[in-house]
Amino acid sequence: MAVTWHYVLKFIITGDAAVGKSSLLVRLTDQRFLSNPDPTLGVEFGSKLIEIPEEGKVVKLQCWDTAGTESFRSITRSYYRGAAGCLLVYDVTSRSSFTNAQSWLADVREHADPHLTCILVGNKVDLCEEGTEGTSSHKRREVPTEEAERWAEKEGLLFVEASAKSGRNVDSAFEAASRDILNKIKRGAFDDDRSPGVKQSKPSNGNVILDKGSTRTTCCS
Ligand SMILES: Nc1nc2c(ncn2[C@@H]2O[C@H](COP(=O)(O)OP(=O)(O)OP(=O)(O)O)[C@@H](O)[C@H]2O)c(=O)[nH]1
Ligand SMILES: [Mg+2]
Repeated sequence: MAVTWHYVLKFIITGDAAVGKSSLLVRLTDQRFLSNPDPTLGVEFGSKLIEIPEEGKVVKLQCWDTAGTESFRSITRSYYRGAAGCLLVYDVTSRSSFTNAQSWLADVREHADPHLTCILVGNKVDLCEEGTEGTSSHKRREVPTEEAERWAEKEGLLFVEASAKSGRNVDSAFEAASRDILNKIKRGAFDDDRSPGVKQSKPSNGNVILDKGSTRTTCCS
């Protein structure tokens, strides 16, 4: 029987309410943008197969998109367990969402796999792009790129600025984190039996089929 992936990687998406976590997931799985999505109640799930050509691997991303609202925090924390990858999201036009990323990161480090790869994602860059000044779709940037970059480096995080609206850097954020996890797997950091966030396929032959299938469901509120 052919397998469709080499690895399943568990990802969590975390950060303040309304920074665009669900929008990033919808962009990844459905290639679309909802201008008025409902806030997440608890946790939503999405999955997607992606190819990492440099490694010659197909990876199934299993993404748990968590609610940023404080009242769900104890529920969403329970989904961090064993995650191999994390998108830690803030909004580049919201200083407080960047400041709060510190406490989201502390939560993640407490509950996820110790070898977790975390990518800091500054979302909504479309709002402060050059040329939008004076239009209704413009908002002032409150977090300079260099400052976020410095913090990410200090904390050992990958970093990217993205836009769920335009699609900029969304796929590449997940790909960069997956590539980093695959490197850690090669170095033996993730133990297949003890790391629930990484599952390796056990193919009966070498065939790998990449169907571009993606799914999204709401659950667990
Ligand atoms: N301009 C712009 N708006 C965005 C972007 N991403 C999300 N939004 C908008 O920001 C608002 C919140 O987006 P969500 O994806 O629901 O945010 P969330 O982080 O999932 O929020 P919670 O589920 O409440 O934690 C919505 O109005 C989105 O349309 C982006 O990249 N650019
Ligand atoms: Mg959401």
